[in-house]
Formats: sequence, C-alpha cells, structure tokens
Amino acid sequence: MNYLNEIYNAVIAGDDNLITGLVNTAIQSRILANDITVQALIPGMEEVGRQFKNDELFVPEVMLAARAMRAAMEILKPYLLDSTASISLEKNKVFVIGTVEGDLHDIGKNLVGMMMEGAGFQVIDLGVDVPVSNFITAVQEYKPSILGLSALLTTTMPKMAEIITALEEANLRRKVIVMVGGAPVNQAYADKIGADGYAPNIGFIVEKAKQLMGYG
Ligand code: B1M
Repeated sequence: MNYLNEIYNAVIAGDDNLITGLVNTAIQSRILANDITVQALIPGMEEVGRQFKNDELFVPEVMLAARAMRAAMEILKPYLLDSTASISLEKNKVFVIGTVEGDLHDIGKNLVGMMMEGAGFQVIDLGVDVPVSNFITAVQEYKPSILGLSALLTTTMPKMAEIITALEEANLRRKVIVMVGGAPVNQAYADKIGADGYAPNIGFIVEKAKQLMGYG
C-alpha cells in the first residue's frame, strides 16, 4: 500500500478515523513522520485549499479536512522531533506563538510549535484570534527569545505590523526576535513590517530560529 498517497486522500476526504489508522500503520512501517507531514498531510491540505477556492469544496468539508489533519498531527507530534536540532540552547529558549487577531487558522501554527518544541524550545501557544495586547503581555510575562506570529488571511496579515509597532511602543522590540509566517506572508512582507525572520514552512523554521539566535 502507498501510505503517503492514502493519507493524502484521507485528508481531502476529511476522514479522521481512516487517517488515524493509516498514520499509525505508516509509522509502524517506519515511514518518517516528517515525510508523512511534508509529502502527504500538507499537500493534501493544499489540495483542499485549491478545491475550496474553486468552489469544489465548502467550509464544512474544509473543517473535516482540518479535523483529520489535526488527528494525524496528534499521532505524529512525538515523532516530529528535529534530530538535527540537538543543540544546547543554553540561552533563554522560550518560543511564544499565536495566530493573529481575526484569524482562526491554527494547523500551520501548531506544526511550527511542534517543530520548535522538538528543537528544545519551551513553547507557549497563545492560540488563535489573539489580540495585539495579548502578544505584548505574553512577551512581558514569558520573556521569550522568539515571538512567532502566524496569519493565513490577507486581511489579518496587517495585524503582524500592529504587533511590531506595539512592541516598539512598549520598549520591548529590542528584547525579542520576531518571526512571521503563514501562507500569504513572504520575505518581502516580513522585511516591510520590520520582522526579524520569516520561514516559508516547517522545513525552515528551526534552522531560521537557530540562525536568528546566533546558533546558525
Ligand atoms: Co481558510 N482560508 N478560511 N479555513 N483555509 C485559506 C487560508 C484560503 C487560502 C483558502 C482559499 O481560498 N484557497 C483563504 C484565504 C484567502 C486569503 O486571505 N487570501 C481562506 C479563507 C477565505 C477562509 C474563510 C474566510 C472562509 C469563509 O469563512 N468564507 C474563513 C476565515 C476564518 C477566520 O480565520 N476568521 C476560513 C476558515 C477555515 C476553516 C476554519 C474552515 C479551516 C481552518 C481550520 C483550522 O486551522 N483549525 C480553513 C482551512 C483548513 C484553510 C486551508 C484550506 C488550509 C490551511 C492549512 O491548514 N494549511 C487554506 C488554503 C491553503 O492554505 N492552501 C485556507 C496547512 C498548513 C500546514 O499550512 O497554515 O500555510 P499553513 O502553515 C504552513 C506555512 O504557512 C508556515 O508553516 C506551516 C507548515 O509548513 N507557517 C509559518 C504558518 N505559520 C507560520 C509561522 C512562522 C513560520 C511559518 O513563524 C512564526
């Protein structure tokens, strides 16, 4: 059986029972969690997005796909440890992450959090639809090395700029590295709003974070 193909199809079908069985069996068959994520789950979700955009799928079906993806990620979480990340992060290594206000997408954010956790960071997840002020309070409270902002909608991206401005106003900007990401975000946008770093996907997040912290 081609497990990656079956898992890809199970995401699109939004079948969480099927996907749970497939992912467990794939892991037992020694298929790498990273390969399951990058070659099956994420492409499956991208296909869901394509069909949604073309009115071939609708919000309830997208929600089922998201639920299936979440079920798969729960199984994969312990395996998604970045073996290349076995560095000793002797500096403060807290990573605070959240999806910005107005935005309920959390699959990518959760994956990013898992990768950072695997790399040895203590991850504080603020959730979705996080108001600007909550990011500021979290930076004051947890004193993270890195603040991660996720946005999936073109309409919510500007919140990232607002958060950076609010950090400046609270005299916190120089105390924390700001990383941004999400489907509509790119390096040019990160530069424009004055973020320190951008990662296009989970394949780059840990490497970029380490580089920004001076370990790269
Ligand atoms: Co929505 N949605 N959605 N959606 N949704 C998109 C984003 C969209 C592109 C679909 C489309 O039209 N093709 C579109 C946005 C268009 C735009 O703004 N230009 C869209 C829309 C329009 C909407 C609604 C407005 C639909 C409606 O209600 N009419 C609505 C908005 C709700 C809201 O947020 N206020 C909505 C709702 C939803 C659901 C609730 C149904 C569901 C979310 C469920 C959930 O997250 N719990 C959903 C989904 C699932 C999607 C798609 C299909 C998939 C998103 C996803 O999870 N991708 C998406 C289409 C698409 O992206 N192709 C779409 C998989 C995930 C692993 O990738 O999140 O990109 P991603 O994360 C990646 C990278 O971006 C990066 O790493 C991750 C892993 O590689 N990354 C970071 C993410 N954050 C990072 C942070 C970093 C670094 C990297 O540093 C800190």
